[in-house]
Amino acid sequence: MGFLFSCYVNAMHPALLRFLGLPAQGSSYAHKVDFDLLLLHAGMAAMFIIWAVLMAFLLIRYRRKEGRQAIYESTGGAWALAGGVAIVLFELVIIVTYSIPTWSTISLRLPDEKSSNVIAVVAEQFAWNVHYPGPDGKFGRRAAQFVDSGNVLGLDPGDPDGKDDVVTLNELHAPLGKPTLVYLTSKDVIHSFFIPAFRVKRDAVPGMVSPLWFEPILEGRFTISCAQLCGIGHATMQGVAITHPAEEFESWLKEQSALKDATD
Ligand SMILES: [Cu+2]
Repeated sequence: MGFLFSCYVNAMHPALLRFLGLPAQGSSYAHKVDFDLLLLHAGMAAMFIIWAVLMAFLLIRYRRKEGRQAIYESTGGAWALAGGVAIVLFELVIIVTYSIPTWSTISLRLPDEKSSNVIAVVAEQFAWNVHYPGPDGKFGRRAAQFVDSGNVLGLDPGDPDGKDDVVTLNELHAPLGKPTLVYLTSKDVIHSFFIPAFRVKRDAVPGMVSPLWFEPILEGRFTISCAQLCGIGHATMQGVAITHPAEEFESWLKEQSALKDATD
């Protein structure tokens, strides 16, 4: 019990992560998601052992014997009822103490925009476009009529807020130590934005903006993939999430913004 609790509160031991086939825990809430998997595996293992032992015991204890007669009627259900009630109680405890709080942390409570790195991710067949508001912190307007091969997101060239915006292809940059708030949408079909190391997965639906967030805690490069079959190139729809220390991220963003100014 204490061991399970420590996995809920802290990062999981690397050996246990490997055993469960999970990548590194790259976001602040990754360990909470993993705890769910651990709980399920532990519960299934416990049930397997209990059933296997009970089965073996019954097979041996009540094996065929000369003069022994089987009883075909039910012998009363007190134990069966107690078992059922225990399972329902156990599940209620998990839902109330773990599932609802974890779900609300990850999905219901979004971080404040002012203290977050706010970006937009626009999925399309078969790529991830990432839109950063640039140093001014304001997104330029996007509209379908401006979309062309050189302006995949349809940034309005007349909007001053968009002048310093940065757009990257299949590359998502995020700072460490602060949440990244993503406004996710799609240009064509339903995709699913999935960064396994951050334990984040959300459908990208055309015509809809779905917010999600994560706070990276490891520096490095992490795979972004599409988790919703979206067409012939679905399997190649991969990107990379690159996490930087905060100052490095800021200077990267300024550099990209300046580079864009130079080419405009
Ligand atoms: Cu896709």
